[in-house]
Amino acid sequence: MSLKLWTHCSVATLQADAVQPYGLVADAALVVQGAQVLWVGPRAALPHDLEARCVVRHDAGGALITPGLIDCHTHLVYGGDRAQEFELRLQGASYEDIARSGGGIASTVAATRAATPQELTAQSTKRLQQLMAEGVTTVEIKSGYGLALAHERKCLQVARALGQAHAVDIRTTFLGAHALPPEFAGRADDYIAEVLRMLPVLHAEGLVDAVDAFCERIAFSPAQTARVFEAARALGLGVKLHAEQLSDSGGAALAAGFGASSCDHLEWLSEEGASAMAAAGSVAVLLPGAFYFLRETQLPPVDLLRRQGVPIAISTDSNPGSSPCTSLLLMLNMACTLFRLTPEEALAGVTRHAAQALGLRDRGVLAPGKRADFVLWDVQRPAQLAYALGANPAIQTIFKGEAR
Ligand code: DI6
Ligand code: FE
Repeated sequence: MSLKLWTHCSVATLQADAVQPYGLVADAALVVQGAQVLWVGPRAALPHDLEARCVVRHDAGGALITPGLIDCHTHLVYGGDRAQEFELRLQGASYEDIARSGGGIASTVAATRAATPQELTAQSTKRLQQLMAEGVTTVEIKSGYGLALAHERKCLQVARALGQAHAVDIRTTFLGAHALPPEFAGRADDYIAEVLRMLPVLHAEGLVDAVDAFCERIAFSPAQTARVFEAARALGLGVKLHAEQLSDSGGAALAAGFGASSCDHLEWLSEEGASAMAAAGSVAVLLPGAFYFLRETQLPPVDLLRRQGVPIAISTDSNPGSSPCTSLLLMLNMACTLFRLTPEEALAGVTRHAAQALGLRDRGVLAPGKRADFVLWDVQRPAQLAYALGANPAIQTIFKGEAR
């Protein structure tokens, strides 16, 4: 198989054990074989016989190269928008008020149910392409706006098809326990029983990579969440949780008990929740877009996460209600500005730790044997990726060894 070589670049490998911040290699060389990295290191250390085998040679023009970005928490497939709810909130209504009065997620459920697969694909493609334009190579997409078998299936099929149609890897998550659909009003336990009927069917159709739930006073209780997780476990599926976003329901500790790959949001995370996550190896996925857009004031406990050694990931939470966002680079900036992450923590949060949040060991860092998903950036140093607001310095993205 022919080898490809990139030189005239610096490479932020993001390797966990690296001595340099960001795993940065100045004046680097990167060798790719097929869809994998074969070698990365200082140009001067590139073995001559390996260099001689490189048939295709790229001058990166001084670019910084990072791993492809990973958006590990999105609700990208949905119908309609919630601009009207945004206006209501600007007049004083709260996100929870709107949810309780039948708006919020329920209005997106109605629009999503009414949309054809073609309409959903058209809307979601625009959002996916905006993410991809900033060097995103892996995107997690949750269901949860269908809330009935046919509609959850429709959304997951659209998500899978987006991955077929684009040079990007899509991981699907079943979030049937996102909200109570109107036909189950006042019957949350019955709806959970329905979720338990949907899950094996969708799983058998190859549509589910993982299972999520929204554990919150406006959504589902810890006991109801546990029923969903038991069902996931019975099918051998990994779990993750929307936990401690608006209140502390003990969701993170519950999810950690099920070996969750991640717990997400976490503004109200307790000390016990964090230590349970640390013991289970769960990643904390922080979502600065939702914090900002809902004008939350309770900050996620970043120092607690650091102290407990819980890996931190950052994601867009792209969704119509709490984070209508399709810029992972903007989230890097907001993670630093709002949550006081360092730019290095933020970049690890959209690469190495985002991969871990999805249970993917083959990406998120640039090292031999890892996927050749990477981005060439028109910046001098990695911190510039988190520093700029609204800029997109991506020059080119390589997905599985091929330019896209
Ligand atoms: N938490 C969120 O931030 C999104 N879902 C969730 O469980 C918001 C979903 C929405 O408002 O449409
Ligand atoms: Fe979310």
